[in-house]
Amino acid sequence: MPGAPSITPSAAGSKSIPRPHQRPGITTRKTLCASCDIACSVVTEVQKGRVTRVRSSDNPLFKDNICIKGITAPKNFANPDRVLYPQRRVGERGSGKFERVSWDEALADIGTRLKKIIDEHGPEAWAVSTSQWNTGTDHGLGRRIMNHVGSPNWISGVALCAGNTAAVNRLTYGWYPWPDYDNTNCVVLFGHNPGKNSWVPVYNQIQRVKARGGKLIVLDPRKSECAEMADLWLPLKVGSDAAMMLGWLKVIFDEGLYDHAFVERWTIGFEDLRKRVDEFPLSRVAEITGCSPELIAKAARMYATMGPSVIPWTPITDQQRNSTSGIRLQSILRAVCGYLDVPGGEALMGFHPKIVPESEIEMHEVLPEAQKAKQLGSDHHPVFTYRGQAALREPCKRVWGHEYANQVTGCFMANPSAVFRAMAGEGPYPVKALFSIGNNTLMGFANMPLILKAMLNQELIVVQEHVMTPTAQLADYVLPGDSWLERPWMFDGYGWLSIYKPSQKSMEPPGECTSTFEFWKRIAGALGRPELVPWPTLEALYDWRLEALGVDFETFAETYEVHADKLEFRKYEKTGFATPSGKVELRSSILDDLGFDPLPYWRDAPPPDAEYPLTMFTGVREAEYFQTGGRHVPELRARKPEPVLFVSPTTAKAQGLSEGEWVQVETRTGKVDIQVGVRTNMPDGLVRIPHGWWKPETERGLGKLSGAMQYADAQLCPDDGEYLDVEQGVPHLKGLPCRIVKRSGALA
Ligand SMILES: Nc1nc2c(c(=O)[nH]1)N[C@H]1C(S)=C(S)[C@@H](COP(=O)(O)OP(=O)(O)OC[C@H]3O[C@@H](n4cnc5c(=O)[nH]c(N)nc54)[C@H](O)[C@@H]3O)O[C@H]1N2
Ligand SMILES: Nc1nc2c(c(=O)[nH]1)N[C@H]1C(S)=C(S)[C@@H](COP(=O)(O)OP(=O)(O)OC[C@H]3O[C@@H](n4cnc5c(=O)[nH]c(N)nc54)[C@H](O)[C@@H]3O)O[C@H]1N2
Ligand code: SF4
Ligand SMILES: [Mo]
Repeated sequence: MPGAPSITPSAAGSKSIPRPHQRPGITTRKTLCASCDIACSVVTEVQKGRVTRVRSSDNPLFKDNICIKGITAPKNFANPDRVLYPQRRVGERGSGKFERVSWDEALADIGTRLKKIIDEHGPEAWAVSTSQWNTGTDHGLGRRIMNHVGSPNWISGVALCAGNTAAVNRLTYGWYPWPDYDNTNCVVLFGHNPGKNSWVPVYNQIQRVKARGGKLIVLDPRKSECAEMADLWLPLKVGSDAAMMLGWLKVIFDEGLYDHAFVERWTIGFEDLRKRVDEFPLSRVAEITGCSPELIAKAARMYATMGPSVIPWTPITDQQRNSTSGIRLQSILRAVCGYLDVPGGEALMGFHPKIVPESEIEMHEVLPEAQKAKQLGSDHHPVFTYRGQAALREPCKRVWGHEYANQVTGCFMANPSAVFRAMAGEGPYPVKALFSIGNNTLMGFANMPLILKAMLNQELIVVQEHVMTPTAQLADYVLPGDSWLERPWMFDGYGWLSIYKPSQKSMEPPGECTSTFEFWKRIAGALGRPELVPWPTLEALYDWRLEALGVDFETFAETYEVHADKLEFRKYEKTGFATPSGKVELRSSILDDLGFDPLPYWRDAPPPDAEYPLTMFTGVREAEYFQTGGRHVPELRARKPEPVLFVSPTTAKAQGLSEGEWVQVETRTGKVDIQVGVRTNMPDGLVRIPHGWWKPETERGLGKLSGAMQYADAQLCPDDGEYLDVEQGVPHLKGLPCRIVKRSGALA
């Protein structure tokens, strides 16, 4: 997700900055924080070879705030819990016991075992699950090795977060666009709630829009912090975003508020879309969303007439059973209102013309078609798989110069649930080796019972981590990763923006921790394929990527804070859009060819379940932690020691709950222990469950897995058909039937 850089033409040119000022005995480094996934520009202070402080940079987008996760990073990475040496499992899988081994020993065994699995079951028996964000990206090397070896089975948290959004946006107009915050008049947040400790630069951008007199529309069942500052707040029912947008389009079409000329010249399928939208009179939309027709119409008019407007990316519509329609509707709103690729709207950036993108390093072209066809999940839920994106290859080459634009690394993924089923032995073929790179796989998707079964059925699990996560506890090998203080980085705008930001290495990694670059280089060697990673060092890889720009990485990092190609709007007038028709596809030819409804639609929630009368969602990020991480850092844990649910005072009363009481929340999939938090900004009947809880200090190994079995939200989330989006197969995390069971005061 977004680094929220400014993309106005003035700021988009190459930008030189002076080095941050120095103090005696302290050196400073220009760095990008990777303690979450937004890459804030920060300054590190280094004393005697160690980072002693992380502070904000002078960049106006970052200087006012730095979040607590960034500030505590040096403590996080110096924590005694950090894995500093390669660890090999002792005893049965899940014993939770490990012994130190050398890198050479670990790699020799991993290489032998992985080759054996590939020989016996085919390369598709090797799956990789990764967070592209924490590891400082893997530079496309994981995919490159997999593509040469022959495995299409790569999954990631980006399946639930921005990667899938990118893939779905590509169906409509070929490239996922980015908001021009500096010039926009109106920002619409579908649930998204950035704040002082959550995606600070986006929060700052929204503040700046507000300060200029721009409008803010927030759709959120809860009166969130962003809803507090909004001009319009729509308290819609959880999971009803797609229906809301169909209502907006009804108003926009009926009142003629769309950009007629653009629609006429640059879109296909308008009449079909209009007919579909006519099935959604505001009375119907009001019933589904719980918002009044007047409020719905007011918001639609504001978005369409106060523009140029932007709908920044949000994970909320990534994680719903109507996700494909929801994301498509956002892309359609942008297009029909004339906000696509215009100043103040959302820009289609394409690749930087002089820097080699990760999509190219990944070399998707070498993976044989027969292996692509084996990508798990591509039969039932193809949208973000090779199959779903295949029709975009030629148009992407025509407009953007490469066949494979792996935007946000989410455009050629296997389906996570399908991979876990194959790993668990449920077919269609065996998957026997899992590599988990900076990703708490066990807790990072839906249906944790299935993931556990899948992991226990593996012949080889390799984890690259900082700490002994519940996922790591199930591994054969846990290999120590470096941190963002300990490596250089060249942030590539997620393959989404043609904006590059360098980050200087601040200190040496402790123990035998290494970068993900080094990890993949060693794995390529262990597989007998050292030629796949020919660069001797990460810096050498960056030098190679920057060759056409005429600088080496060291100079690049000294010279620039942000480097971007000059931004040109309305490029489609010269090239057309990178879709099969060359137009904005309001009616998607790709969805049509894949056998799905080519128009956005609304799929009703399953009927109420009397045994589970409440509704839960996972989310509302914890200020202190990034996703499942950080619970081992005492300074953070002291601020947020336990997992807490939110319910309204009325719901608490009806359920007989009091603040701080421990309860169980149950769904048909599983249950968790959690403390009650009564919150006046919650609507009645809705329960918020935080993501990613475990307790690193508690008992390791199967049974407990340091509290993952007791607290992880993934225990509650199903991945059966009713609760999966149809076209992408992403799980519904926003609106699941649940119940709260009292535990008569027992302490967890
Ligand atoms: N059930 C459920 N699943 C979800 C979500 C949810 O709300 N509920 N949210 C989704 C969302 S929005 C996202 S973005 C994804 C997040 O998915 P991920 O980004 O994969 O996040 P985590 O699963 O917390 O795993 C990150 C791991 O990386 C480790 N780590 C941190 N820095 C480094 C590093 O520099 N190097 C290495 N090697 N490791 C590092 C941390 O210790 C942590 O264990 O999860 C998604 N999955
Ligand atoms: N401190 C901190 N910051 C983070 C992260 C972190 O873990 N910790 N994670 C980062 C990542 S990877 C992500 S994806 C973002 C996520 O951050 P956000 O996009 O802000 O997502 P959440 O905080 O989960 O929820 C935001 C709002 O969505 C509302 N909501 C819940 N269900 C629905 C629904 O169905 N529809 C609508 N319209 N609204 C709904 C909730 O009430 C909540 O107010 O945060 C990023 N920033
Ligand atoms: S929001 Fe915080 S954790 Fe995320 S990159 Fe910025 S400073 Fe780091
Ligand atoms: Mo996310």
